[in-house]
Amino acid sequence: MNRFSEARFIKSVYRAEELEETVAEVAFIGRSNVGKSTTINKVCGKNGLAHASKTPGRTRTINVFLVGKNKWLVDLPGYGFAAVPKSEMGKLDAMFKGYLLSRPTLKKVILIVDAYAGATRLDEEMVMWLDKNNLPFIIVANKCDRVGSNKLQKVYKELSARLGRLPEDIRWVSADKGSGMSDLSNEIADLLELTKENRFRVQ
Ligand SMILES: Nc1nc2c(ncn2[C@@H]2O[C@H](COP(=O)(O)OP(=O)(O)OP(=O)(O)O)[C@@H](O)[C@H]2O)c(=O)[nH]1
Ligand SMILES: [Mg+2]
Repeated sequence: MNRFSEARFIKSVYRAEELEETVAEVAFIGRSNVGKSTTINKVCGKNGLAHASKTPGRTRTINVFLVGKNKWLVDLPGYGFAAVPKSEMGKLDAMFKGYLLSRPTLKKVILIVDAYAGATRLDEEMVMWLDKNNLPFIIVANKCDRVGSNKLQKVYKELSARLGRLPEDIRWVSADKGSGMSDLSNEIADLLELTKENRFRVQ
């Protein structure tokens, strides 16, 4: 049984200061439209839990999903969406960075990049920023379904080199088609120490 089967949305906030303490949480960041919300839905096995959209810049708040007793998944606004005015982008940046720097129970950041479009300069900067701030993170390369099988090896090599990692250190997935998602779901459930019988009540 998926250990996230009782996951539910609990709130959206604009400022990390509005969030209470937890026991453990895992947060998702990445370029706008890279598939953060879709990945959360697949990890939990629940379509429609987080709002995914064809329109980039859909997520503009810090969205919290309760997945265990005082345990959260957190969906953050994406970075690098050109159509969002600079001032607004700065605010979104401050919002997710403020969150990431203020959560002692943050077990892991899931940094999602686009396997088809490739890693961007902003993705590289995010890797450096996470390193600089000693935040533990894993890199997930999404949308692998869009990469032709003859190009996969090249993409594995180039994307991981660009982000200063080895191909085997990156999780290669398709949130849309589901490949690699059950391993990722299990990895995150382990990080949050969710039990097989993960039953809990919202207080
Ligand atoms: N082909 C393909 N499309 C995907 C995949 N994952 C997500 N998408 C599509 O990409 C678009 C954006 O997905 P979202 O999950 O809303 O992306 P997001 O990162 O939450 O976007 P923002 O909230 O705008 O930052 C949607 O149209 C998804 O259906 C994937 O693995 N493969
Ligand atoms: Mg989103």
